[in-house]
Parts: sequence; C-alpha cells; structure tokens
Amino acid sequence: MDVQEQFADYESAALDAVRNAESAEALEQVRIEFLGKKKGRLKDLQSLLGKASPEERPELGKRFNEVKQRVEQAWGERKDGLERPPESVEGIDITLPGNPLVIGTRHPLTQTMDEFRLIMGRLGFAVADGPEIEDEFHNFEALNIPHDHPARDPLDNFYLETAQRFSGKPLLLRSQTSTVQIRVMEQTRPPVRIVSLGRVYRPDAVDATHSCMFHQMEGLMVDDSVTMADLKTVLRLFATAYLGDDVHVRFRPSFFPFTEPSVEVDMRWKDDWLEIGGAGMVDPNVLSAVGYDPEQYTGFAFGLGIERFCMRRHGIDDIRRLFDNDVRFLRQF
Ligand code: FA5
Repeated sequence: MDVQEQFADYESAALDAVRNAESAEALEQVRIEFLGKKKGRLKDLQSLLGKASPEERPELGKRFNEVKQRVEQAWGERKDGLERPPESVEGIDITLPGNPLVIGTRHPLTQTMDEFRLIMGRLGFAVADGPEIEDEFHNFEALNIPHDHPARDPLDNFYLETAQRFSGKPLLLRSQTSTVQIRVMEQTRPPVRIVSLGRVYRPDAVDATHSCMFHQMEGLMVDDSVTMADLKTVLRLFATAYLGDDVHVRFRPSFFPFTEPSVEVDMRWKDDWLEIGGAGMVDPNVLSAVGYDPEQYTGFAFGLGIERFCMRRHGIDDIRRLFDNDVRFLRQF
C-alpha cells in the first residue's frame, strides 16, 4: 500500500468509527485511536512523512493536514450531536408540544369581586377591609340598631361563645359588611369614598338563592353635599359596567336602621328584575356615633349581594353550586 492509499485508508476507517460511536465514551476511544497525539494511527501516519523524500514531503504534508482536519471536524460534529438531546425517545417525538399543564382557575366569585373592585376603582372608590369576627358595637350599635332590635336576636346571628369567653364581650360573625362603614369612619375624616367586599354570615335556611355564608359589597361615600342622585348614578354606572348598557336600576322604599331614607335596589337586565341589595342616605345617628357632624356632612351607603350578580351574569341557577367546589363546574369560568 503506498502512502496515498494509507492516508485514504486511515480517513475512511476514522470516519466510519466516528459515525458508529454511539456514546461519549465510545467517541473518546475513537479519538484516542485515530487522533491521539502520543501514539495511535495519526502518529503512524505522521511518521510516514518523515520517511518521504524531500521532493514528496510538501505535497504529503498538505495531504496529511487535510485528512487530519476532516477527521477532527467529523469528530467534533459527532460530539455535538451526542450532547444534543435526542429528537425521538422510544418512538415519542419530544419536539411536539406536550399536553398543557392543567392549572387551577380563579373561583367565579373571586373573579366577580376583582372586577367589582376595578369598576369601583374607576369611579374613585378605594378598597377597605374589616374583620369577619365583630363585636356588637360595630355590627349593631354604631349602625343605629338598638339593643331590643329583632336583628340582634341570637337566633338570627352566629354568636361565638368560646371567643366571647376570651374577649369578655359578645362576639359574632358579621351579618353584613356595613360594619366596615363604621371602622372606616372611625379612622378617617371626610371625604370618604370606599367599597368593602367580603364574607358575611347569617343562619338563613339554605336554598337556591340563599346561603348561610355569602358575600357583599359595601359602598360608602361621605362629603359636604352627597345626595340620593349621586347614589343612583353610582349604582347605575356600576351595574352597566358589570352587565352592559341595557341595565335599569330601580329604588323601592324600604327600611334600614342605619340609613334614612332607605331603599331596596332592583336591577333589570334582559327583561328580568332582580333584587340586588339595600341602600340609602347615611342616618345622622350613624354619623354622630363616629364623631362626624351631621349638620356638615351627608353620605350614601349601599350593600349589594355579590352572588346574585355573579349568578345572573353567568346564568348559574343555584347559589349552592358556588360553594360545592366541584371542579367540573368551576373549570368552566
Ligand atoms: C343588608 O345587608 C344591608 N346591610 C344593606 C345596606 C347597606 C343597606 C348599606 C343600606 C345601606 P340585606 O339584608 O337586604 O341588606 O342584604 C343585602 C343583599 O345581600 C340582598 O339584597 C341579597 O342580594 C344579599 N343576601 C341577603 N341574604 C342573603 C343570603 N342568605 N344568601 C345570599 N345573598 C343574600
């Protein structure tokens, strides 16, 4: 075999070995055998150069370098290929998109409340919070609900006997978010413009439209000259923002101890009237209880049932579906 043939033989054997190496270890063995610096087949090839005549040497040197370069390049490419993740694992094409990860969705009531906060924020109302465990002052007295009022009947409220033993005064789960009106006014001076959204508790008989735990959005605005027209405007803007332009808001005379005059608020949407809450002008006694001068300030307040809105918007026919926590139902929202 002449020198040229030996070069060709080396090159084809090296390229075959590189192609057939199935692992990094096998490829390293190929490197030692074909490209090793101290011994191995490249070294043998190099020694042929030394034996060549001075005339042949430049041509052979060039050929040697070309062959060496091609083998090194093939080796480098094979190394990259082995390090790259395979595109197919046991018949599975791992470059295809996988099944989407099923993550949870926000509860429809949470979505409704987030949207309410946003709408009321655009109308200039800040968000306030209050505790769900309340004392009688904030749940009743400051709201002008006297001691002998039927709303304070233990049978109509969830009183907490154990908590009372520790605190030394009667405590209960708040029955309305109107408690937050008092807590906010105790701590701020007018102008006041807040909403408060949260859970309230009543031992009501549970049916398709009533739950013993539900959510309300309280609204309160107090300033120099707040009127009933402001109240209706805010409620109409709110209702149309949530449901759409064809919403009508209607007031019916009513009674709440903490507002005077008081109204029931109804809303008509898609030809159906729906009672959504109570409202009215803040009673002067309430303003006095928190140290506001009723001669100087007026205000309106409202309390809306959040479930009713959410059910109407999404066509949910039974309030209990919101609390069953059946993911097949909740996943739809
Ligand atoms: C009140 O709770 C007053 N605090 C509202 C208010 C606030 C009046 C400020 C004046 C000024 P009422 O008890 O009507 O009012 O409840 C308000 C709304 O809560 C109802 O219209 C209804 O939408 C909802 N609601 C009442 N009870 C339940 C219940 N058991 N389950 C679900 N939603 C209820």
